[in-house]
Amino acid sequence: MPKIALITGATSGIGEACARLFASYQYNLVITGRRTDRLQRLASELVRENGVKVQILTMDVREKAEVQSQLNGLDEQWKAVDVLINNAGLSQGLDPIQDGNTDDWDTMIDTNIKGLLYVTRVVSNWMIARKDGHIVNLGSIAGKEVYQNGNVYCATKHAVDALNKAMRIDLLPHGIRVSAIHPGAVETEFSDVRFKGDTDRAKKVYEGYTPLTGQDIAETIWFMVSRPKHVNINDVLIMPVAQANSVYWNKEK
Ligand code: NDP
Ligand code: 8X3
Repeated sequence: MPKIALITGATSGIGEACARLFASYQYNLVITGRRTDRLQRLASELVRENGVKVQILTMDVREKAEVQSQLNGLDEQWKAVDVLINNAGLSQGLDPIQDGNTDDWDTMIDTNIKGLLYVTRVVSNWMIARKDGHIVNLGSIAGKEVYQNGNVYCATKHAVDALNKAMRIDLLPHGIRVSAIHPGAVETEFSDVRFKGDTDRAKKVYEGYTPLTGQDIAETIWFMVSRPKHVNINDVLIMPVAQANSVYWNKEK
């Protein structure tokens, strides 16, 4: 019986890399995001190249009713989710707290914290019913440390860190595995989104060193998920070699 992974935010970056890797390991996939065209393209490609089944769900994780109706509307066969990768997330802006754009704050809080909660609320119950499942939460180095102007993004990722620990406790009686991965800089669309399409500024984030790739993160998640059933990897902090932490870098000039 093929396993099923549900990956939020699979239209680019880390989520897309996870979808590609899990499909290559013959997982059937539920992939989500707001950009339907990208989901459709990716699904066709994964079906063609790997012979797996792929279900797409266009949903904005900030919209509670939409998340509930889209997930609950899935055919029963798709609710046997073995792995949930809570990946959808973003940063908006990089400003001191006193200058922060409050709409950006709402977007980050609603997506990174509340969106992750809405999805988990539904899918964890499917896992409980089957007494099996693994939830992998995308945290960040920003959830372990706070850096200048990172304020609200860092706070949302600290919340993910806390929720990861909380989920592990609450789901313990049900045998559900819960893990978090906390990456440093990964070159994806993350900085384009943070800087709202200012591609020059976004590119500079990854200059002068070798950043992580979505594939690096996907492979690590695969390692976490493919351990024997009695093993839970609670937490992984993964960085580019050139990045010691949020502050110290070894960049070429
Ligand atoms: P990308 O911008 O490449 O991908 C983000 C994904 O999240 C997209 O698929 C996007 O889909 C989805 N998403 C964003 N907002 C929403 C929403 N409201 N509803 C549904 N889906 C949404 O960035 P990354 O791949 O880098 O980011 C993935 C995760 O990794 C995030 O949680 C991020 O915080 C975290 N992370 C990233 C790091 C990095 O350096 N890149 C480092 C540490 C953690 P769509 O736009 O189609 O909705
Ligand atoms: C993304 C990494 O350092 O830009 O979570 O916050 S960082």
